[in-house]
Parts: sequence; structure tokens; C-alpha cells
Amino acid sequence: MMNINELLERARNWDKLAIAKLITMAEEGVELPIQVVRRSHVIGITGPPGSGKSTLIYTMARKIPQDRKVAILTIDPSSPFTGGSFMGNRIRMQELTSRSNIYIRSMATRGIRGGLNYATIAAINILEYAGADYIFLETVGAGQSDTDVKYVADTILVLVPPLSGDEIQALKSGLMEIGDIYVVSKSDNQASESTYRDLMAMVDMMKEIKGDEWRPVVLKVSGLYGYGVDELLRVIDGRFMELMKSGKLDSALVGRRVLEMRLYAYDLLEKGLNEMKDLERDVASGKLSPQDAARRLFSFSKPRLDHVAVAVKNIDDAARKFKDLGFRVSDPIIVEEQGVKVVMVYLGNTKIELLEPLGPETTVAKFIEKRGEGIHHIALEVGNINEFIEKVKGAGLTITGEPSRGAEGIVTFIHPKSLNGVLLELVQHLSLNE
Ligand SMILES: Nc1nc2c(ncn2[C@@H]2O[C@H](COP(=O)(O)OP(=O)(O)OP(=O)(O)O)[C@@H](O)[C@H]2O)c(=O)[nH]1
Ligand SMILES: [Mg+2]
Repeated sequence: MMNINELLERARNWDKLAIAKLITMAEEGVELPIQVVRRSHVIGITGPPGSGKSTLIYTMARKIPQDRKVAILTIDPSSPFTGGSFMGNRIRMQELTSRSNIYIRSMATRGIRGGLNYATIAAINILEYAGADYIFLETVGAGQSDTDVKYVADTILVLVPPLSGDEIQALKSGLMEIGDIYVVSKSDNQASESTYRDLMAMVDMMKEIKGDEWRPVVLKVSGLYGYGVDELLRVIDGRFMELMKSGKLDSALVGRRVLEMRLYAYDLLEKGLNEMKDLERDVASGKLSPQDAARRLFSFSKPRLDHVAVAVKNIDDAARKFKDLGFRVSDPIIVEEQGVKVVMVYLGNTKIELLEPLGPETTVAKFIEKRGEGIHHIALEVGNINEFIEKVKGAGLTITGEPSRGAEGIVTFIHPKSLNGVLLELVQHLSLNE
């Protein structure tokens, strides 16, 4: 297995295998250390199902000179290689993939949201890094992906197949607002002339609403027979020059980064939802309260702050103050192993842990004697405590002892002498890992 840096090095030389591997890694959730420098023209292609998107991309890709690098990403609503007549057409596919300057990838939409996902943006970043001149992004012309595609594409091509005037009216809302270039597809068809006129009329109408800034181009093409495709490519290239000159190409990266963040958050949320299956089991068996389990969903990313612990002389008194402030507090729990009585104060996705010593010989009693009441330690929840301990030792820090039973899981501590005076507890919650 090659490491990431080797793969990146190869991808930079347009090694299609390396590019494919990197995209797969991104799909699996690996974060790639890529600094994007804008060089690709990202062209979003959208339009109703069957409007001829894939066929047009295929024809454009073939017409682009072979010294330019072309990437084609199709966002397939089902799984890769099953949906869409284009992807089913192996002969066309093979003809394109056999050209060294063309890279094609079909990506499944997955998950809770539909449309683009985090891996799509990662793939665009990889392809841009690899030096693609054109990145064609075919999306299903529906809902969420239209809104998303605005943030990743420099140019949006909207395909309108020959339709009746009424049908064009129906397209208006979503698709008709986002295009930079409108294309009447399948213009080898008789109906295309009237579609073209209706489309022009509608664009004129929209111009009045949207103002002079918006100057979309309307063209007629036939992807199947190649009619109008050279002209379309000239318009696309002209637009790219303009975007570069005006600096808009660089500023478009901001939108992409923000969408990347948002889609990554959805990815994390989805991981949380998967983890929910374990949590459901724990709720069923009574190990976790429904509320604690739900809260755990929003804290799946580890290590995370589990709690801040406060040493107190009278735990009932301390707990009442937090209760009076409106926080939910747990019943007191006795933890013999640590020599304390514990009350948890619940705060969103973290906690304050109140500690009262069980006897004068306990470490918390000695702490209070020496330093008075106050913050005793900070606790991090880790996924696997033994793995984390290895990391701690590797960093040359001291662990106070073997992991032992704590209030809510297995715990150990990093000695404050090796960590700037902070006693840092490591917790592995039992419920998720038993
Ligand atoms: N007559 C004619 N038919 C076309 C043209 N372009 C595509 N088609 C046909 O229209 C059908 C759909 O074409 P695709 O290119 O798969 O359309 P699409 O928009 O990618 O379809 P989805 O990805 O399934 O939404 C196929 O049967 C094509 O052969 C064209 O320019 N003229
Ligand atoms: Mg298609």
C-alpha cells in the first residue's frame, strides 16, 4: 500500500490510478492534505433526467484537444454504474477512459441528504490538484444538488430538452435561476426551435428581475450529433478566461470551502447516526438514559471534553446550587475505586463532575486540604483508552496507573507534573465498547 504522499505525488502527474485511489480514500472519510490552487474550470451540468447531460459531456470531452486534461464526475442518485443510460453504455465509456487525458468517475450519492456529498468536493479538490483543465460535474437536476452545485461550479450549464411552453414554465423556479449557459439539448429534434424561442423569452424576463450582472448565454446543441458543441466549448473557454481575469475563479474557492465544511458536518452526523445503533442497544438494556444516549450522538468525535471535575466538601450543597441554576444533575454515585462520591451536572454535550472525598486518606481529600475546593481535573473521552495511553507514553508523559473503574467508564490520569500542572483524566465510556 502506497502512502498518501506518494499517491499525491503520482496524482500530480495525472496518474489515473493514483487519482482513483485518492478519491476512494476520500469516500472512506480520509482527510487529504491538499492545498488547492485554482487552475480547473469546474463546470456543473444539470437538467431534467434524460435531457442529454451525459451524452453532451461525452461529446465535449472528445472534442477537447488531447493535451488538455478532462475530468468527468457524475453524481449518480443510485449506486455507481447502474443508473443512467450513459454509464450503462460500456462502449462509449471505454472509448473515453482509454484516452489518457480523460478521467471519469461515477460517485454515488449517499446518506441522509442526497445531492452532493463531502466526497464530491474532495474529489474536485483532488482533480484540481492533479491538474485537470476541465472538471465536468453532472448532477441530477433536482432539489438540493442544484443549490449545492452553485458553490462548487464556476460555470453552470443548464440543459433544457425540447419541451412545450408549459413544460418550460414548470422548469422555471429551480433550474432557471442558476444557469450561466442555457442549452437546448437534442437540437436535432423538430421541437427545439420553439423551445429555443421560449427559453430566450424566459431568460429575458429573468434578466429584468435579476439585473444586468446576469447575462446568460442561450445555445442550441445536439450532444448526439455534435451540432453546436464547438460553439459551446468556445463559450465555456471564453467564460473561463473572464473568470480568471476578474479574480472570480479564486474567490469561488471560498464557497467551495464553506460547502465542504457543511457537507463534512453531514458526514460526521451520519457517523453519529450509525453509532446510534449501539446507543439504541444501550438504551434498551438500561445502560444509558435516552437523554444521555441522544447527547452522545453529538459528541462522537473523539477525543472530546468529557467533563471538568470540581472537588467540593459538601456535594449535596454544591449540587443544589447547580440545580437552582436550572441544570439537570444526577443522583450521587459512590465510586469506591476513586474514593469519591460523584454528582454529574449536565451541560449540552459536556458535564461538570462534582467530587466529594469518601474519607480523609483519599486523593481528593488531600487535594482539598492542600489547595482548597476548586477545579480538580479535566477529563477527555477517548475512543480506546489503551491506544491513547500508548500515545501518551510515546509523547513522554507519565500515566498515574493502570486503567480502573470510574464513575462512567474506565479511567486513568496523566500526571500533572508532566502536563503543566493539569491533571488530565482519560475516560473510555463502557457502554460503547464493552
Ligand atoms: N435525438 C437526440 N437524443 C439524444 C441527444 N442526447 C442524448 N440523447 C438521448 O437521450 C437519452 C438520454 O441521454 P443521456 O445523455 O443519458 O441523458 P442524461 O441527462 O445524462 O440522463 P440522466 O443522467 O439519466 O438524467 C439517451 O437515449 C440519448 O441517446 C441528442 O442530442 N439528440
Ligand atoms: Mg446522465
